[in-house]
Amino acid sequence: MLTIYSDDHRLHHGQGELNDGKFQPCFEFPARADNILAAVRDAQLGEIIAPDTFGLEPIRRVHSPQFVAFLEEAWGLWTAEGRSSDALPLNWPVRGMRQIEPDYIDGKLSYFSFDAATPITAGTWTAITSGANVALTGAKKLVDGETRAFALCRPPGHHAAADYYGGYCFFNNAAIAAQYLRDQGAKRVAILDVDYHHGNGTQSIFYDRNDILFVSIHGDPRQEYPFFLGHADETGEGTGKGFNLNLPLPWQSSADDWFSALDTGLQRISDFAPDHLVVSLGVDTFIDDPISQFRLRTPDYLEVGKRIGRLDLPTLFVMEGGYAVSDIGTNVVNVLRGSRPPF
Ligand code: 6XA
Ligand code: ZN
Repeated sequence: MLTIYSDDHRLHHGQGELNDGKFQPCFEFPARADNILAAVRDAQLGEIIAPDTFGLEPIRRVHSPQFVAFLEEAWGLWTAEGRSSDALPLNWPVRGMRQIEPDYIDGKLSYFSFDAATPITAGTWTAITSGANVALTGAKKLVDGETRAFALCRPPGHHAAADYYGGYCFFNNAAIAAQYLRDQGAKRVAILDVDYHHGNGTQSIFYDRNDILFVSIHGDPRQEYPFFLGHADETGEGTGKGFNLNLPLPWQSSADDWFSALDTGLQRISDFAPDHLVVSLGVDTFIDDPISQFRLRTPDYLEVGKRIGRLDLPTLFVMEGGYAVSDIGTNVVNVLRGSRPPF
């Protein structure tokens, strides 16, 4: 299994996020990726390579030019106002308000975001463009004939939509990779999102499309972040009707219930018969995850990998969430190891 990795992720290191009514240290921080990389090395999973550079065009295939331009200029506009701490929004344009991009940086942060947990820092732009390159390099490896690759992306991506960021995500690495695979000639691409949280960004990017299937298993939005997308009745629209499958589960769902949702999702993917599979790989389904409420244990991740591997599709794993930092490496490596034959 090939791993794609860049140290650039360390340039994105937020000082804090709003959680439980307090300003707390970020759950999404560099040691997550450092520990995953160490576990990949320890397990001798295979070659670890640096990403190629793809420029902004493949990113603009899924994100709006205004959004990409905003992310590029945000830190400069913020510091020009004399601020040196992280850039965070304070309010949002909710129901009935105008959706007009403001001129002032504070308004732009509000316009392009949906939460107060996702700081923009001095190094965010470099880290997120590099993260997109990590995912794109993995996708290119599939095009070149690799059957499994692991894009060790950080920060994660699946909450980022065409024109908004949040949930620790800026560029939607999995969506960028899936679109790239289509642009390189794949007829159909499936995205399986096994992160604990609903991949609202990925869903919304492909919601009206029948060439990219989105399947997600996640905490029920009635109880869980991101709260406002991820219900079972969201099945796609227009030509995309029937190509979005949400499998929400309540807090404290058992591993058995989670695996039976996984089997439902895998069957749908198999019926779709894609050329490639992109897995949004979050391991915040772990029983000891500090912000999540599912109950998977370390050995379960080997089984997750096996079941995905049995689809026998060229598969790109793209790193998403997981905040039990001391276990994150083993849990991720278990999925990756399990996905390789023999099953
Ligand atoms: C913010 C929670 C963000 C969840 C991030 C995540 N309070 N998404 O892991 O998959
Ligand atoms: Zn998550």
